[in-house]
Amino acid sequence: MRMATVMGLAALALVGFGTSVASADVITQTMTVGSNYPPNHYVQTFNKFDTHGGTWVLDSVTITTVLETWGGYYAVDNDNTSATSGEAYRGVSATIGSPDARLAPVLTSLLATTSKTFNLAGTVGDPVGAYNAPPVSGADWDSLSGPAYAGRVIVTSGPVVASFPGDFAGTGTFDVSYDNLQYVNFSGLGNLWSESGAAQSAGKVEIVYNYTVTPEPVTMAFLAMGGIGLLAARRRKTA
Ligand SMILES: [Ca+2]
Ligand SMILES: [Ca+2]
Repeated sequence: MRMATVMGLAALALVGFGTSVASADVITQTMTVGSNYPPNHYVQTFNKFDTHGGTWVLDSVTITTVLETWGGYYAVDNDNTSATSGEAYRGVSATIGSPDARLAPVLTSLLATTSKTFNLAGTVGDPVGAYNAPPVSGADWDSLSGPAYAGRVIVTSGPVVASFPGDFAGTGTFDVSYDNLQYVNFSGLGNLWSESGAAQSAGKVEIVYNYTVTPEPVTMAFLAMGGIGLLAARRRKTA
């Protein structure tokens, strides 16, 4: 009988130990920006992390941003008499922000591009501010096309651990904005005539709460009382 009681208490201690170990978990919220032609402006409302009266502890906040681009084109015609060469870029940029929660040190500005080296002769005599008479061609002209969707450019930043997790804790919400723009650039001489076709884009902002749940002392007391009750019942039955 004494041995059974000791074993029962040992089991109770184990139960108590098991429930007092904090369990780690994650909550993931995602802002998905579908296929679109920039420029566009998006806003999504995220839930803050509810601490459930302090029993849920926010360990860290990790943020991942993704920007994709495909399609579009960029053509440059050199209106200078001298030749020029440089890297041409065709793609999109995106900027994320929040008026309510500091995202730092997350990279809030992303750029996704395709590039090509343009070696352009001096103008072949076509008008300034215009291409050659059609068909567009000439040693002073070149163009770059973005890839097909299957070969799209994908830029990912993160996951980055946010420096101010307290900004994300509470029972309310916060907004995240996502703005994208068309992007073209040529690193050679200025005084160019250029033309571009819009690239497509998609993207994502993912915010993850890494947290730990600690049982409330009151719950522990009830568990212990239940265990003692069970033990007492077993003792009565075996007596
Ligand atoms: Ca020209
Ligand atoms: Ca030309």
